[in-house]
Formats: sequence, structure tokens, C-alpha cells
Amino acid sequence: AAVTTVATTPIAGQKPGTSGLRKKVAVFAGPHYLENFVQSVFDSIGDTAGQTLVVGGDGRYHNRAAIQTILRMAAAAGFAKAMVGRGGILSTPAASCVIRKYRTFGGLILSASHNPGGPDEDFGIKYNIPAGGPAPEAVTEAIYARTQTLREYRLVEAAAVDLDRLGEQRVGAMVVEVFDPVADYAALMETLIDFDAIRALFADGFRLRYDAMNAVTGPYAVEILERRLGAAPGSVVNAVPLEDFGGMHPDPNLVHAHDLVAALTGPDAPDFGAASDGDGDRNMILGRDFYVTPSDSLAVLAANAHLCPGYAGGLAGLARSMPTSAAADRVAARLGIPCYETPTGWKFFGTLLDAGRATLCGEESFGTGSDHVREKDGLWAVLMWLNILARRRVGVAEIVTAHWRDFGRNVYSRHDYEGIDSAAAEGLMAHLRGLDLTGRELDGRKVALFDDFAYTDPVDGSTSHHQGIRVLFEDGARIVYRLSGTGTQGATLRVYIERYEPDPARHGLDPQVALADLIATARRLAEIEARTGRTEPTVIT
Ligand code: VG1
Ligand code: CO
Repeated sequence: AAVTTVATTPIAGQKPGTSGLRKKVAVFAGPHYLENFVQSVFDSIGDTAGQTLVVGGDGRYHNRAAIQTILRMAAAAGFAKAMVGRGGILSTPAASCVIRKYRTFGGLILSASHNPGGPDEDFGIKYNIPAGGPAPEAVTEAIYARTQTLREYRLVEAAAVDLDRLGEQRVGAMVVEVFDPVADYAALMETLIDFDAIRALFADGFRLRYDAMNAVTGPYAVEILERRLGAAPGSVVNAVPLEDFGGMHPDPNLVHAHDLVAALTGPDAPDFGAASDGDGDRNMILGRDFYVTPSDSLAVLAANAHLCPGYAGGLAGLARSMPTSAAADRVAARLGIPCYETPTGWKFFGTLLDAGRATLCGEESFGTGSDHVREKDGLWAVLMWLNILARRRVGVAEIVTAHWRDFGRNVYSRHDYEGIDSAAAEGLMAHLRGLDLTGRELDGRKVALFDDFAYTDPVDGSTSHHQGIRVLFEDGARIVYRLSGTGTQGATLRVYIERYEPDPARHGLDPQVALADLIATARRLAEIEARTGRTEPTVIT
């Protein structure tokens, strides 16, 4: 087919953030915007001729249009084949699964994850490497550099692909295979999780409510939880992916998944509640009247992973992002395995997983995963929990409180100040960087270390700087500050607060109460109110 070469000019600001490039739909749909970025990817990842590319997204507004453009560009770049999830649907973990299983040249995932969708909301794109994970910084930097010099892009002239028809079609000389986005992923889950045990749990009357938030996990959850595992029909709610997520904000936390939280309250509530985000890589776990923090979830999964067939042989190591609580470290110490501390963002786990150094990974931002793929995986975490509940036959709250009695509790909270003025946010971080606190006393606590977190990857030696300001106190408490790298409007300040509580008599305290003194210190030290005008965070998790 004829290849059209289109003249273009570099577009500023196409720098991938914590997880790909995210902008308002109007920006992405603007002239040359998507095309420039996609061409820059193809120009940066090596020889694409004859290769296979995986393409899919979370179903949000602009997903289908973007896929058609990407397919025409992939054909012009010489890809022999593109694998596209039916309907353009592919959760982030399922994309990682398929990229690995079919040994492809990576994939393009279309999502702005937990950001809202719709004509006036967010869109995003990221490239995942052949190992299945998000492109490491060296690759995203090469892509960004290419966006700064790009002068043309190429696409073939071809009719639109029918994204809803399974099987092979063609775009120019390239084969497009539209495939079932659920099948490979579900098959992988069956190799890791004790489906028989979970079936028996449901058969005994165990009740679950899974909120897919009108985002990508609906088809996955219905197939796996209801059809294969026997959860009652209707256990999965908001199960159809909608372009605007039905107006929901598909971020599984206490604020945005409030309907689920309400449904898990009271004596008639189901035994277990869970939700996922737009692209299916996050999870929130709830018991009846009980919220499991993501940091605790990672620790509990690690301590109980041997109950799940995929991990019965033990864990090689754990990894957590720096702002994630140290609850996992305590489990690793007990198991006699290492626990790595990485910067925020799943791309930093890839080398550890590839090298077999870490088996389970997690972030405080509702992300948990393992070496089965190279992304965090929301539904996998739900299945791990169900497997553990099916084997232990006690409730979620009992599992977590027993874990605290055993290991002590890392009391933890994250405070987000969303949509603040970018200059004020930069000023606040600069103010913090200018402080010299090591060895000083702050509100009665001695500062053992004050720094801006830097990371050297133990596998490939690459370094990353400025990954978050840390105030580490001698008693083990800490405060961390960083600016979000996934937002599309203004800036978001994240403040992470943690303290270790060994005394079981105090484990039941509300973290906001248990951490009140540290929270006050954190606000005062960063001059949050004076610099941002905010007296309270917008989201507390
Ligand atoms: C946030 C989270 C981070 C996560 C990232 C991508 O990044 O804090 O832990 O990896 O989102 O998750 P930031 O830079 O805004 O703090 V997702 O589900 O948006 O791919
Ligand atoms: Co996500």
C-alpha cells in the first residue's frame, strides 16, 4: 500500500512521565500530536521491520481512533504483524502478558490509567519493551529526544480495521490479528492461583463485590471471578468498559471508589470487596468494614504467598517503591530474602524481575504484582487475596490484624494535594531541598537522614536522581515528599507519612490520629498552607 510521508515539526512537552505520556484528549487529538509521538517511538526502539507489535488500551474516549492511526503507522514502519485486543481493549497487565507470551517487539498501551476519561478528560500512551514492562528511563529519554528533532512521520493509506471482528485483517502488508483480550491472561492466572480452592470458597457462600469502575477490567473480572470461579452473577459491578467510565473517576481508593466502600459497610456487607483502575493495574482490597492499605497488602501477600501454587516454592526477593511503607521489609527479613527499595513507577522493578532477584513488587499507590508479568496487576492481587482467604478461611480484617500482631504495624498514610499551582509546587520542593536537617531535632524527633532519594539499579547500574525528599527519623518514622508525574493539570504534591507501632493495643487507632504529630510536622516543614493555600489534602489514602 502507498506510504504517505507527512511533514511535521517537533511538539514541545512530549516527555513521558511516571508512566507514559498523558495529556488532555484535545491535546492528543490535535494536529500531529499522537503521530509525532508514535513515530518517535518507532524511530527509537531499533529495527521494527518484520516485527510484531501489541496494541490495546483501556477503552477510554479516543482509544479506537488512536488505534487506527497507530496501525497505519506500524504498517509504514515495516511491522509484519499487529496484535490488537478486540474492541481495542487490553488491560495493562494483559498487554504485558501477551507481549511476553508471543515474544513480540513490545507494545503500545493506550491509557491514562487512573485519570478520568471522556472528551474533556485525559488520554495517554506508553511503550512497553519486549520483556513486557514499561520502557526504562534510557528508552523514554531517547523517545523524548526524538520528539524534539522529528520532521516527518509515515503512514500507509488503508481502510479502518474492524476492531470488533476476531481474526486476521490487513493494513497494507501488515497482518492485524484481533484477539480475545481475556483468554491469555485468564490462562496465566490459572497457572498461579488455586482456582479449585476459590471455587470451594464461593460454593460455601463467600460473597464478593468487585467494582470494575466502568473501566477495562470488567470483561476480565466477569470471565474469571463469575464464570470460572463461581462468584454469584452480579458480583462484578460496573463491568462494561465505557468511554467516559460512566463519569466515574477510575481510581480505586477510598475517595473515588466510595460506592464500593459504602457497600462493604455494615453487617449485611459482602465478605470481600475490590476495585481496579482504568487500565487494570491497580487494586484496592476491602474486607467488611475494613480497608487494607496497599503497603499492608503487599506485606500480607508476601507472608502468605506460599499458599498460592505459583509461589509455593518460595520467593526470591521483594521490591517496593521508596514511599511504600516498610511493612514488606519486615516480612522479607523474616523470610530471609532481600527487599529492594526503588523509585516510584513500575519501570524500576523490571530489571529486578528479569534478573530473578524479586518475585513480588508493590507500591503504596494501589499497585501490586509479581514476576508473572512486568506490570502491576490489579486482578492478580484480588485473586491472590481470594486464594489466601480460601486457604485460611478467616476474614480480611483478621488476616491483617493478625499480621500486625505478628510483625508490628507500619502505620501509614498518603496525603495528596491535587491541582495546586505548578510554580508553588516547584517552590515548595526547592524550599525543602534547601533545608539541612540531618542530625537536627524536629518537633521532638531526631532526624537521622535528610536527603533527596537517588537510586542505582543493582542490576544494570543506571542511576536516577531527585526521586523524593526524605526525612528519616531515628525512631524509624519518616516523611517523604514528591511531585506527581502522572497528572495533566497543575501539580500534585504527595506527602507520605509513616511510623512503626509495635504495641498491639494501639494497632486499632485511626492512622490519621496515630500519625497526627508527624502530619503536623510535615505540613509545617514544607510550609504547605503558606505556599499552596491548602489547609487540607484533597485525597487521603
Ligand atoms: C502514580 C503513583 C505511582 C504509579 C504511577 C502509575 O505516579 O504514585 O506509584 O506507579 O502513578 O500508576 P505519580 O508520579 O503520579 O505519583 V498508573 O496505575 O497511573 O499506571
Ligand atoms: Co493504572
